[in-house]
Amino acid sequence: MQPLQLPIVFICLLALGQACQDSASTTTTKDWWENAQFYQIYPRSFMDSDGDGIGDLNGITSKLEYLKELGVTAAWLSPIFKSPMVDFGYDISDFFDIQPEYGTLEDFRNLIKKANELELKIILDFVPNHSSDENEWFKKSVKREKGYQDYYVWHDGKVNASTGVREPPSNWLQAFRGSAWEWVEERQQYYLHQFAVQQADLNYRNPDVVAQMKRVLRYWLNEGVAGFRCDAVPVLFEVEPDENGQYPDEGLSGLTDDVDNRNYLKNELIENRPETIDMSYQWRTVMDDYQRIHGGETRVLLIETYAPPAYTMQFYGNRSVEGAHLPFNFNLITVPASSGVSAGSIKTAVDNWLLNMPSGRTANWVIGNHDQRRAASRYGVANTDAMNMLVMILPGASVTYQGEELGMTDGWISWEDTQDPAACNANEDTYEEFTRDPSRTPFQWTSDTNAGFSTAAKTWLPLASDYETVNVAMESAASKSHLTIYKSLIELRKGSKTLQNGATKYAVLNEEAFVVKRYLSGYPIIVYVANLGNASLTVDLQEFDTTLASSLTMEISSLDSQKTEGALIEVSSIALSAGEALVLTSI
Ligand SMILES: *[C@@H]1O[C@H](CO)[C@@H](O)[C@H](O)[C@H]1NC(C)=O
Ligand SMILES: *[C@@H]1O[C@H](CO)[C@@H](O)[C@H](O)[C@H]1NC(C)=O
Ligand SMILES: *[C@@H]1O[C@H](CO)[C@@H](O)[C@H](O)[C@H]1NC(C)=O
Ligand SMILES: CC(=O)N[C@H]1CO[C@H](CO)[C@@H](O)[C@@H]1O
Ligand SMILES: [Ca+2]
Ligand SMILES: [Ca+2]
Repeated sequence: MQPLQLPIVFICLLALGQACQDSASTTTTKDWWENAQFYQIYPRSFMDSDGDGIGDLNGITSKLEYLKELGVTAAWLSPIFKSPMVDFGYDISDFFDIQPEYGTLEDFRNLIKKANELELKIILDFVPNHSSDENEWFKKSVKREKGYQDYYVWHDGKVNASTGVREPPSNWLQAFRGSAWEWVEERQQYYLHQFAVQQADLNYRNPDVVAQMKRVLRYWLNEGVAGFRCDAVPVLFEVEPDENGQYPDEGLSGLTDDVDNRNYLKNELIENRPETIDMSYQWRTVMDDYQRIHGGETRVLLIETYAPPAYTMQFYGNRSVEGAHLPFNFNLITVPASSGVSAGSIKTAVDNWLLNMPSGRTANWVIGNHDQRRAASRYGVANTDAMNMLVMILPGASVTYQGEELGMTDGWISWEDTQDPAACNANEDTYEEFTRDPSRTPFQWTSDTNAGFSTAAKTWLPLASDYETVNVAMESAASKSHLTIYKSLIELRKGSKTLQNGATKYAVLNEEAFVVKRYLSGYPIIVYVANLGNASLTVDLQEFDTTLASSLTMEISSLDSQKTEGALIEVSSIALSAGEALVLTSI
């Protein structure tokens, strides 16, 4: 046997080399999620079917054809489960039922049925860290009912030696300002809540909780969902109490003087614990077991994590264990947010993922969600197409937050209309610093009343002011719009082996241009170049890659670009106005 093993080892080593990887990957068929276009629906703001001003399931079902037309692979829905809506569905009072204002289980089954007909996949949001304080589990836990005593993280707190007053167990802070501990008179203990007071952290050191949450996953897999996007995963586990049964205090971060702001503390004891990684591997096993038993296509596990690369990358799994299919990559959000939008910050964001990702794993790119200001507002309206192009040209899967395909911008929400708990816990002068409402305004379908979102007199959040010009109807009718560009991009990726399987090279040119080359032997080269600066510039792509042909064909250009589709472009001198972005090919 010994001699036979040698060639196998040799082949594996060769496969690590670039050339070998190229030829090997042309013959590999990718699984559906590896080049997927995921689309995040925020159900409350997508489409209102019954005129109460709130989006709902039947509304989503009525618009699935729109997603199909876009070319989306899978839609993930922010939570649709029963909830008092303190954190708009991220506070779940029944993990096995639908929020009545969104519809019924029957409506959900119709949604799945329609999605199946259209060959669209539906992914649900899994919110594992906490439940609503109105959940039966919590009520039973408060009463110390058998089997539920330790469902949540309870603690007596500490008695202050000098005042004799009871104080929270530790200085930990919640995400929406203030202490992470809440006293319950009835049980005479504090419970932990890393988010709002009404979002009690489940106790993952209790095997019953672990089993219960796997039941939740299987329940919705049985309803036909294609997988889950797991919410707020890094906060799943906290440090264990010390030998005296006390929780240690977090150290100060030095980042802010605001003692109620979570960033005041280092948050090393309540985030990014090693046990959390293992739990994600267990959920992956639930997905794989389900497929093995029931057949069908891969059920995916996508994970939300804003964490340093060394932690985030572990979610992929390791050599012996499979983890999440995709730990979400928020680098394109976080890096430009801290260092400004520029070609340099985009390169850093791409480096941070691709240079840290374990080999054989699939990358992914996210530029927005319902917690961030809208992409067009953050990167600048001029960069809308440049960013939509980037996430679809880079290797792997990409994620669109509803409205990014239209270039929707933030709505302005007055203090009176403010809904988000992160803002309501602040005050009239400071709420805009914390609010997430501006990116949650209703989706813009038409130029009509309420942008065609609802027939109500008042929608749950007001519309963004640009709806009369930025909407599906106008952009579909236009010969060129953010929407038509977005569609062309998806179409290009669907038909391009180079984008699906090819290698990637990228660089910053002239300080403000970002350029990406995708290549695969035997297939056309694809080059993306975008001017992310504020002034015109002229780039020489041969400076980036001397092997490029002297001219390439213009495939897709940003909205204001004057270059026409099909034109031959001299790569040694491409003039780009601010925000101009091009996708070029070698055919
Ligand atoms: C005890 O209470 C006093 C007065 O409020 C406060 O200054 C002190 O920090 C408390 N001690 C601890 C250990 O929390
Ligand atoms: C992979 O992860 C598992 C589960 O966390 C762990 O037990 C194992 O040691 C890890 N293996 C490697 C090679 O890192
Ligand atoms: C472009 O201008 C905007 C607004 O003035 C500014 O915030 C941004 O930093 C500028 N970008 C670059 C790359 O200079
Ligand atoms: C992007 C995202 O899903 N954010 C959610 C993270 O979790 C908290 C608490 O569940 C929510 O408030 C966020 O909206
Ligand atoms: Ca409704
Ligand atoms: Ca937790």
